[in-house]
Amino acid sequence: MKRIQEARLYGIVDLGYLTPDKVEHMTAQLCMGGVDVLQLRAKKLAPNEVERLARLMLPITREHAVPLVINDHLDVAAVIGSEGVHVGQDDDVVAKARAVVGPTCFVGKSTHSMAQAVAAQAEGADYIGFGPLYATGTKPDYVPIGLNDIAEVHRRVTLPIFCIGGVNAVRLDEIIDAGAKRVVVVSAFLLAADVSGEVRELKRRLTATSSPAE
Ligand code: 3NM
Repeated sequence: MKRIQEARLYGIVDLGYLTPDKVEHMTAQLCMGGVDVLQLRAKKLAPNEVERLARLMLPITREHAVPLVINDHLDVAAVIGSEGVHVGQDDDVVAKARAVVGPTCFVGKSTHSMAQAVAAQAEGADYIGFGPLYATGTKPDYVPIGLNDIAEVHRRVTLPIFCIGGVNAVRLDEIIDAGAKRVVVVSAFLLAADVSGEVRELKRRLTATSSPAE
């Protein structure tokens, strides 16, 4: 299984962009393209449906040694034994998540400012999302934070930092130039005509830059 510390490219199967019957095919395409980690995000589905979809994804992600992360549904993550879980900005949420999912499941947290990023590290998260960099229809209610804090957050936070929100092939170079080592891509993958090809291209360009440890 790939480690979250080594991951550069994070994909999300977001049920805002595809119907449940497409989940397996999309999972396979994203994994074949080379995502290093994959999340299931289904804000509007009931827990039993999230569990059903997660169980469809797991054999595919495991075949590709890609960690599967469950968004929000701690009980689903615990019962299926996913490699990771992702939580939002609630207080003490990392500790609460760990209490449910146990020590072997990593916990990621969304952050939307420098202060939140530093706090998430103090709280014991295993990685953070940092964004949204740009306005995005995937999370429309959030104010974009831009690129200016990317370099500084990498100086102040030693956890893996996944820059998120509006990341696509056109913007990737300026995001990397701003200091990003890792990115999350949602709609630019899910809406691509050639999903695997799009993943492969972004992966190639990300890994052509320095290693995440540098
Ligand atoms: N979280 P896209 S931005 C799920 O800033 C999510 O925490 C964000 O989707 C955050 O690649 C975001 O389509 C949406 O812009 C990312």
